[in-house]
Amino acid sequence: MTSKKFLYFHQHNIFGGLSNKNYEEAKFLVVGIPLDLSGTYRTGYRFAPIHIRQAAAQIEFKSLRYNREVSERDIFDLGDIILGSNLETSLKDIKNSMLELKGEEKIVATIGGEHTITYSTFMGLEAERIIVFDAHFDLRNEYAGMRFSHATWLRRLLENINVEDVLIVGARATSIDEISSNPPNVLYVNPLQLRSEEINFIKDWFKRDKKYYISIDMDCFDPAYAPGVGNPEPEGITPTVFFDFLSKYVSQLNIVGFDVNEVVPPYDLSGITSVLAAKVILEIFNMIISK
Ligand SMILES: [Mn+2]
Repeated sequence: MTSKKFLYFHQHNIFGGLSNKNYEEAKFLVVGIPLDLSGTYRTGYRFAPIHIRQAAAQIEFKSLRYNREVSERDIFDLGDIILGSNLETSLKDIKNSMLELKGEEKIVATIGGEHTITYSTFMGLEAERIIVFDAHFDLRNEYAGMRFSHATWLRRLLENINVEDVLIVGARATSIDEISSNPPNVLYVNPLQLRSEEINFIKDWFKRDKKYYISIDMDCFDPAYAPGVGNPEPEGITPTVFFDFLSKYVSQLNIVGFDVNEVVPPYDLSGITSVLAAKVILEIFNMIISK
């Protein structure tokens, strides 16, 4: 074939527009988990994996902070887990799929889906500690009659792990109802503390010898940067604060998996929430390969 003047691009919807040819060599597995069953305000989480994959195809892979560029050969996109309409069955299926992937010795990057997925991905990957970026605490014992939901999943997880193994970053929205239902005493930093750098009290929490999981609810960001989420909450963090936090505290940890969740494309009218979600995934890939 003679060389062509123009660039051509297949819209095959593999993460980042990659060729997906190197499963054996890949360090990172991308999995979509389009769970969309317990949302109570702005739903449509099921469309997020498609949109975030497409957004990743339209931004550069090189990292400003790490001066590295994750390569095509480092990433393999498995596609989306097919889920039914029963929440508890879906959560079991997600956990079992993660258990299966855990044996592959690769780092699993999941694209939600509602935040409820994190209960199952964490349990399936058998991580030891979790860093949750979220505007909310998700610690209710029940919400709208559901024991498992996007507002209760962390309470359920705390029935399986110690409270000392949880850190929430960016939390700013709670209620008397959530507090009065006796939530465990979880370590967290709010956006005002992050901005003023009064966060010395968390620096000893990070341990090099533990297996960490990172969960990013996109509502941790200010709605100016991430408007297309299920439950937007003003006064969130900026992308710069988020990426600085990762490089300062998280970059040297042993990370076994992470997820990006709660994007709702029908409410993401400019598409910028999906672009930021794609950037978060790529930056974490670059952070891990730079370690
Ligand atoms: Mn949230």
